[in-house]
Amino acid sequence: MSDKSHDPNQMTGAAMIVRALIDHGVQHIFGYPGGAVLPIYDEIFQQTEMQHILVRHEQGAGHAAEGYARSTGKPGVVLVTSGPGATNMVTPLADALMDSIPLVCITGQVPTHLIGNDAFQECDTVGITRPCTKHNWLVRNVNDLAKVLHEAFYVATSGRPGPVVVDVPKDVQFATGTYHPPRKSDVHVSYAPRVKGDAMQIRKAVALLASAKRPIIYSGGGVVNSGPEASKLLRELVEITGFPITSTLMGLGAYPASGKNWLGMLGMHGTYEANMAMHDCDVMLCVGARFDDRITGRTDAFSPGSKKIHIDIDPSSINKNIRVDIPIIGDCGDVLGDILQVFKAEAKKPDIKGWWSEIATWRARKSLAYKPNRDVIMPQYAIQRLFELTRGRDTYITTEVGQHQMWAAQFYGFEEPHRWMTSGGLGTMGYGLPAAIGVQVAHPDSLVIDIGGDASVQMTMQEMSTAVQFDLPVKIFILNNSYMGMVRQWQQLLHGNRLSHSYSEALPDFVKLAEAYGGVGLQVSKPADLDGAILEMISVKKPVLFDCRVAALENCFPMIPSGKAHNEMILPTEAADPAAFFASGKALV
Ligand SMILES: Cc1cc2nc3c(=O)[nH]c(=O)nc-3n(C[C@H](O)[C@H](O)[C@H](O)COP(=O)(O)OP(=O)(O)OC[C@H]3O[C@@H](n4cnc5c(N)ncnc54)[C@H](O)[C@@H]3O)c2cc1C
Ligand SMILES: Cc1ncc(C[n+]2csc(CCOP(=O)(O)OP(=O)(O)O)c2C)c(N)n1
Repeated sequence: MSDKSHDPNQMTGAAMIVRALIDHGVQHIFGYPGGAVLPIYDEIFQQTEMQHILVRHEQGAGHAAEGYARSTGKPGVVLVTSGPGATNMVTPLADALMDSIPLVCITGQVPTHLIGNDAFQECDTVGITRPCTKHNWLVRNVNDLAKVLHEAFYVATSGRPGPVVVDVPKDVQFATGTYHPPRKSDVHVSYAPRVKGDAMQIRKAVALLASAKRPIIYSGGGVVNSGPEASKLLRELVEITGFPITSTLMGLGAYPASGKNWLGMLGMHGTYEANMAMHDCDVMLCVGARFDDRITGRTDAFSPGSKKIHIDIDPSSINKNIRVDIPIIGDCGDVLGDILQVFKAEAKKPDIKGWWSEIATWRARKSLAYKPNRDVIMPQYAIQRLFELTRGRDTYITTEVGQHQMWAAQFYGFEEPHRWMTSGGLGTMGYGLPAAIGVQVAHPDSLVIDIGGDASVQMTMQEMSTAVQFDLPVKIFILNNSYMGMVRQWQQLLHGNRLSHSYSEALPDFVKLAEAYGGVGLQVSKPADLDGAILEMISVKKPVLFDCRVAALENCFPMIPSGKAHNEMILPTEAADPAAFFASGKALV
């Protein structure tokens, strides 16, 4: 008989959790303790291979893990207690599900014999998180724990990435059982996402691309998810076909903003040329994007004359919002590689000079133009200066949600993937600061900037304290317009300018607030002082709150009002009285 007391694989559930994380290469974990996870925290205390980042609110842990994941391509890991710890994680889980971010979240649960008894800090974590996770588990037996944890990493990171929850009752954490390291049989037998695209579909797609007269490539977050190789292949495809390319908010950086075929972002706040080219194209190649409603506008008027090819790893994304002609299920990188191979062997670059001339006329409308102002900082100008002064540096940008987020997408030029972290699908105010913390943990020597709004940053401002505690010199660049600008803009355009509760009456003094946290505060209100202050912000090796006072009533254009078609955009030139313009129902073309 073997002596089990000396078996190194015999350990408590809590020890198994820490062992499994280390076996999966986890170096950082974001969390917040509580009674139901104390055995795990005790194990964390006794090891040195993995660093725990203590946040100030569990939502912060979740977004930090998202930033970490998006900027590294590795899963983000979170540890929270039962009850309120778990419910505070609901927002980041929903956020990660929408944006396809791999998260492994371990939650503590009350002991198994108390489940269902309304025990202290009990909640139905698997029930509550089921609709906002890719998968979740409640582990009732310590001998199932190792397999579930390994499976959790597999599910979170394979196919379309997403968040998973492993709920572990406290008695399971104390119990002793057998651990085994990750092995092939731990993968979910019924979940084997298809990576390689169908060869026949790829041939059909190449033939269609080669016959195009007015083609467009519409790329999205899936290209970023797939990894740097997919971006390389996308760039090569653009080069050999000569096609124009646009991207969603989530896909920025996969093709460089300085690239000659770049049309800018498409969609609700996309450029005129990108949206018009989407509307009038004859062949659309959608790579790792999901025809979100911010993209399509009115679906019955969406790109009416085009044949559509859709590459997506998730079969449920195909024909979900828009019917396509050639679906290709697979990983963007794999499929793009195969398309390139077939294109090079069997097709030649179509002549699309006429199409480029048409695009040039749309470009000439200068849809991102804004009125410069010598006395007041225009928010667009602030982003342009931030971009110019950080250009060439090793920079990562996160954002909050609102006008500032859209201006960041429009005016900050992303050259590489994984440099842009934003909450796209859920649109979660409060995402940017904790996400920046996660990015900075993963890239300690890089410049990490959260572009924020004065309302959004106050949702998770307490994470400034985390940044100070862990020496994470994140920069929070607030475009302070004293309004919930995006809400105010919609109220102005769609609700008769009745600005119901969108003005922040009592904003904190952000400079003093930064100092109170032990960081640095900077405030600027004159365009002439902006560059100097940005350079100072960059040089400070501490967390900085930068209060950039900008024009209060500036609107973000272009804008496709909700439910309108691509060719019904409001451009800045029509924006002198946008409400009247919108009310007139006039289309631009
Ligand atoms: C205030 C606000 C305004 C917005 N305005 C705009 C706007 O003007 N324009 C805009 O673009 N967005 C805008 N958004 C964002 C928008 O809501 C969506 O989040 C975004 O358009 C979705 O991007 P995506 O289609 O690239 O999808 P993602 O959510 O990134 O989904 C990626 C798709 O690729 C697939 N995929 C994932 N991994 C792979 C892989 N490895 N291989 C193949 N496929 C893969 C997934 O299954 C999914 O279908 C706005 C958001 C906010 C908050
Ligand atoms: C958690 C959450 N609550 C509400 C909203 C709705 N919302 C979208 S943008 C916005 C205003 C954001 O204001 P601010 O952060 O100041 O940015 P600005 O638009 O002024 O740049 C609101 C309230 C949201 N996206 N997220």
